[in-house]
Amino acid sequence: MSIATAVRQQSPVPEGTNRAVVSWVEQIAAITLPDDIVWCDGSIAEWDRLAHEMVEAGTFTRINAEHRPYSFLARSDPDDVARVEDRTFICSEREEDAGPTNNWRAPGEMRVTLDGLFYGSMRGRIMYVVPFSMGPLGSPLAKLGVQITDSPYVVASTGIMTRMGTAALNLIGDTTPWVHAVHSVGAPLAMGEADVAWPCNKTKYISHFPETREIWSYGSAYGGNALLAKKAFALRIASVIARDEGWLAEHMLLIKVTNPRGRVFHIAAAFPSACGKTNLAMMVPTIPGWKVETIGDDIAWLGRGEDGRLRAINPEAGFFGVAPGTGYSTNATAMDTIWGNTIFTNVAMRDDGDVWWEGMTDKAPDHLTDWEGRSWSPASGRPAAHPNSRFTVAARQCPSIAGEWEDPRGVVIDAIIFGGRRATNVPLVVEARDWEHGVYLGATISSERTAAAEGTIGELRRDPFAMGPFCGYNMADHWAHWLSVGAALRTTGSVPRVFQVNWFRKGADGSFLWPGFGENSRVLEWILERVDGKLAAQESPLGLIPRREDINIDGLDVSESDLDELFAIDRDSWLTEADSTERFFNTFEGRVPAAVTNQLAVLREKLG
Ligand code: OXD
Ligand code: MN
Repeated sequence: MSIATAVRQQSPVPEGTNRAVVSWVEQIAAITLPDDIVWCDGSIAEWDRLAHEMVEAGTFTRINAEHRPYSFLARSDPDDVARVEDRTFICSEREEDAGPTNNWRAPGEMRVTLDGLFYGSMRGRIMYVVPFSMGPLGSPLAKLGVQITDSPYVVASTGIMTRMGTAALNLIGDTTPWVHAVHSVGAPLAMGEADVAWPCNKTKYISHFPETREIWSYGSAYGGNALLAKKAFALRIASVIARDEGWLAEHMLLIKVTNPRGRVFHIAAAFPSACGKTNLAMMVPTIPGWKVETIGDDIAWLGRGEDGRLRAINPEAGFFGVAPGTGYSTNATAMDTIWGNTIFTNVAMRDDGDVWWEGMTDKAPDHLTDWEGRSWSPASGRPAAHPNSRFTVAARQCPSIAGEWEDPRGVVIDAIIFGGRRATNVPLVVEARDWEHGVYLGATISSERTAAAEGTIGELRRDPFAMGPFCGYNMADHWAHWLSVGAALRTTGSVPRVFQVNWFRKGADGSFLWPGFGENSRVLEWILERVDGKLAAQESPLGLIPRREDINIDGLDVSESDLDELFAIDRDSWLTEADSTERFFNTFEGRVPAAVTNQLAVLREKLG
């Protein structure tokens, strides 16, 4: 097979490639006008070649292999360091299908804009064709995609984060659905023009077309803006596919927990970005006899299995974790995962050629090269690593990875947890009265605004289901969809229990009341003893809460009065919060399901 465009073909189209994929690649090449096209096979030799080329180009710097074998540091453009939510668009046919939590653009209008931007956008560059599977290859729960990109950094990262290459491409047949993802850094090179280490464009568009299952991303090479398999596909587009097919694509970690009696449970837990999902996914329990193993740290796809139970897979194959704050005292498992074969982005480099970031060790080295390549010392007065600097590493390197993390049928979910970062009001743990109440708890996930985010300090920043930036359709319809998934599970009598947790409540003196990290195993213990039918609970206006004696604080520096504060329910603050929730629900203009608004009425009634 050959491709009839002006490009010089560098690697042949793999034998047996589906015609629809080939003609789509031809069509995109005819718009973007790359110099070459490379079909990625996902082999180690290919990764090696890309890494070598990126070292030559200055995109990658080798980490000293004596410290961290086969690892690389990438320094991004200082203006391309995070997901750009205000440049992220859902281009559904109808505006109300995007809903008030998304930026909407009419698909026709967006296509005109994108046509202009993508025309010739890959001139002077290689266009890579990157086929991948989200979920274990061939799993009934997995989905396929192909990303076209002109960024070798994106190819190498996708090779770690997904099952990428020929095996995925071979699964695409004439009737197989696959997600079309087009990505360009938006930095064409004129003949003879020298490249920069991190090409990108000030103009950025991260556009999703839910009806046609397409993603078009322009201008950025960073994280979720560019690794389209992750947030763009596995959450935004997948959430729409899941709505249409009766399953759930969620911003959730997945863990396997074994109790001292040897019973195994699986938990799916949703927390907003930067609330410690990776830490919980890799937690080492402090209480004897309990074991936590990792299945996923960011995304879960959940659906009703043939046995009628809710089952989940981690669609990803790697971790794209935030580096700062990760150290042996906070997440030793993550530190042991990134021993080698890791891409680091925007971290600092030590003089001995290893990496460093704030929180990796208690004391900063005396001298570093910071994430922008400048000389740094503790007196510099600025962070050495960018606060959103990352490690990209294969999940199979994680010492706590569960044996069944790639089970194609997924694992049975026993409990669902929703968490936010709340200094006030929300207790350490609450159990939902039923699935509908659980959906309400998910819908009301929020965090107080801090000085780091725009807006009034203390005001609630809503992040329903931790999917605020990631739901590809109207958020209120997402809640309705959760209700219908619960109703389907109820027909077989196996509805998982739902809980809300808050590790971040503060006392009157402003300090955290709960130690967090491995001590959160004590909360998991209460949750799973409830699931196992071993403990009674207390009614409260917010749901079921532990009897004080059932929270295991043996050996912990948490006083009885701290515990009281962790579970205190202040009627007036909760009535104020209920008003704020009502205002939030009103932004959906009548679309919030009655089963959810009823929960608000029940809350007010119970508060009395
Ligand atoms: C992430 C995020 O990168 O949620 O996982 O922002
Ligand atoms: Mn995330």
